[in-house]
Amino acid sequence: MSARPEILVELPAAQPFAWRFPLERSALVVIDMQRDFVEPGGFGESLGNDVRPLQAIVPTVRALLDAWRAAGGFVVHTREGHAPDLHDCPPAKRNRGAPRLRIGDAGPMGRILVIGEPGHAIVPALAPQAGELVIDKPGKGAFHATPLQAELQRRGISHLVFAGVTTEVCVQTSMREANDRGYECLLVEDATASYFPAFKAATLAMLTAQGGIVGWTAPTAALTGALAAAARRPLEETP
Ligand code: C5J
Repeated sequence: MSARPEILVELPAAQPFAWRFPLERSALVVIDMQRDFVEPGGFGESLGNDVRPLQAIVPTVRALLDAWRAAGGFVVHTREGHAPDLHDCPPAKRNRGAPRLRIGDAGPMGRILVIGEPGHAIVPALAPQAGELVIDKPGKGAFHATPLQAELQRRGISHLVFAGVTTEVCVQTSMREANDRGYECLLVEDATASYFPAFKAATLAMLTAQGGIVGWTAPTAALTGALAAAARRPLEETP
């Protein structure tokens, strides 16, 4: 009996050149779409940032999630946060800058970036569904001090599609960690945001420079269109 052919999703207009991914060996990784970063009163705003650019992508990330889920793709959500005793938050992280509230301090959404507090939760519109993997991470990268690598290997995942916030901090760090571990990676251009639009633009440019030194980028519409086209294509036509 022959094995079922893989569903290959084609993105001919990805940057810096066409990308394709095998849906069953791919995961959508949504980075840190938490109230603490996206909503007023959280960690992001306590650092002096305007959270509106992050709020603006929530419907786009939702559209991407909807399309990925409808295609039967595997979803990973990450949450940045620390244990209540902050043993996993080194001073090198906690003492950065001069925020109004530091990690662990009490804010309007509970203790800032502490696991289990209201601000640590993923925004309701993007809440994880049953069967999706949620990775709690103490650092910027999704692989550092987490079980993500083991979970992806266990499922035979080889390709990662990234979305979430912030583009130049946790998203970029995670994508670089993933590429170093051998994953083929794509960042969804309009499903990621930064408090600093110039940093977002620079990140997209540097990830794809030099022939895609870290990976590829493409807009959400390209992903959702390609997923729908792959679903319509009879399996025997899959190239
Ligand atoms: C930050 C993140 N910016 N999720 N975290 O501290 O990018």
